[in-house]
This record gives sequence, structure tokens and C-alpha cells, in this order.
Amino acid sequence: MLKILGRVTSINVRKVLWALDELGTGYEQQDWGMPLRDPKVPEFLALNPNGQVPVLLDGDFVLWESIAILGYVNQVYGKGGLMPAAADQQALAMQWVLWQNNEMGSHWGYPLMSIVRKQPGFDDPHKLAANIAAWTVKMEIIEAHLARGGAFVVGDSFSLADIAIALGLHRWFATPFDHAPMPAAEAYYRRMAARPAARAWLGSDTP
Ligand SMILES: N[C@@H](CCC(=O)N[C@@H](CS)C(=O)NCC(=O)O)C(=O)O
Repeated sequence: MLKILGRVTSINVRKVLWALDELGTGYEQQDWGMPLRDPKVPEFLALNPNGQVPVLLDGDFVLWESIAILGYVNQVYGKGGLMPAAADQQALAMQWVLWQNNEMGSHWGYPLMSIVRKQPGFDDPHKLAANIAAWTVKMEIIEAHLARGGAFVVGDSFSLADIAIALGLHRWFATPFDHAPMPAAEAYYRRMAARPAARAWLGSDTP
């Protein structure tokens, strides 16, 4: 059976597990990643030299980088059904998947470590405020996009872009601070959270 190595508190692991749940593909999930199980050990580094989760094991095939894993499971287990068919729509979906990873996700680390995980070293109020402000700027981009009224991030069907963006929104809404209002993002997020396959991944109070 397909194995996914990675703790479910990781947003990158959640992306993959939600995609597999959408596809109805069974998998075994193993808790790797701190603080549960240190991935910086030879056994894990032999699979992913970065010592990061998620890692997919499909028989002898080993794959890391969550977006590559999304592409693989969509092709192999979903016959491409979690991406739009047209090339331009497909590219737009990938644009948002990458944007979530590289831009939307570039400022939530400090607030998450400071407010939720209460990690030592993340207690500078100025840095916290600066990161929340920068995160809010990214949120305004997706808010403006969703306010144009589409039911999904791209086109008229659910795609990997929705998985990435809705998980990014989950992190925003579940991290307690004084949020700038994002009504379109909130309405979209509630719609995504109502999907049966999303419940395990968007339902939690833990961002
Ligand atoms: N670009 C990688 C990033 C992976 C990553 O940053 N994983 C984090 C969790 S979200 C990790 O492994 N942290 C170390 C740990 O959990 O021990 C991907 O998308 O898969």
C-alpha cells in the first residue's frame, strides 16, 4: 500500500493526504517529523536527504517535495482528475499551488511558532507584527481573487489549487490574532471545509 511519511500537523503532509482522500486512494500514514519522530536520522535521510516531510513510498518508488507528490498521485491514482484539462487552466492551477508554497506561506512561520506552538526564540513582538502584516498582504491577493466570485480557485471544478489554497486559509483562520477581514476567503473556506474529504484536514483547530 502507498505510504506517506509525515506528521499530520505539517501543512505539506496535509496537502498530500487530502488529495488522496479526494481520490479515495488508501494509504498508510507514518508519523515522521518533529516533535514526533526525528527525520534527521540515516534511515529517513536515505529516503529524503533534506530530512523533511512528506515522503511518498509507492513500492520501490520514493518521492519528496509535496507538490511533486501531488502531481504524482493525481496522475497515477486520479488519472489527472484533480487538475483542469485545458493547458492554460492547468498552468493557472499550478500557479496557485506554487504561490501558496512560495508566497502565501512565506510569512506564517513566525506567527505560528510564536502564537500557537509557543516556541522559544519566537517572542519578539515587532517581528510578530511585521510577519502578520506581510502575511496579510498575501492574504489580500487571494481575497481579491476569490471576491471575483468563482466557486473554485481556478475554473469551475475542484483542483489541487483548492487543496493548497484552502489549507493556507486554514492556517490563517486557525491562528488566533486580530485578523483583517477577508469575507470572500472566509466564504470560500467554509465551502471547501464542507467537502467530505476535507473534513479531517480543514476541521481541526490546529493550524
Ligand atoms: N518544500 C518541501 C518543504 C517540506 C517541509 O518544510 N516540511 C516540514 C514540515 S511542513 C518539515 O519536514 N519540517 C521538519 C520536521 O517536521 O521535522 C515540500 O513542499 O515538501
